[in-house]
Amino acid sequence: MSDNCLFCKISRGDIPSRKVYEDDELYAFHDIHPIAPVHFLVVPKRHITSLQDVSQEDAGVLGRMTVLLPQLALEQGCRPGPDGGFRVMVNNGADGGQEVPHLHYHVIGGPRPWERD
Ligand code: DGP
Repeated sequence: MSDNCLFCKISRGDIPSRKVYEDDELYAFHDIHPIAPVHFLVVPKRHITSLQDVSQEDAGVLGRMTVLLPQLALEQGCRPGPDGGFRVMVNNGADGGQEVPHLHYHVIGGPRPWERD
């Protein structure tokens, strides 16, 4: 946990967010600037700055996150199967376009623009 980290504050409830999921180790919430009909972020509650800072002790929680992502994506409206799906994006460091220095997985999906009404 880091006192000055935005996503630490969000995951412990000090800053409000639109929660998608929470357990002891993980927190998921809607992105404040969605780029698709489904766009939420999943973070480990323990502060990890980026994938560049992951260690062996994080393997368990990141494995659980991988199992959780598709479940949450479907709950949030992504379609299952090869004709559906979703995108997972992880920006790392300045060269990776990371703006918030707390590891987060973007889950992005929903009907593609040309298929919307
Ligand atoms: P990245 O470039 O990968 O670090 O993306 C950071 C994302 O975090 C960006 O899509 C916008 C989102 N974001 C930034 N501040 C807040 C916030 O206060 N609340 C929420 N829900 N999302 C935020």
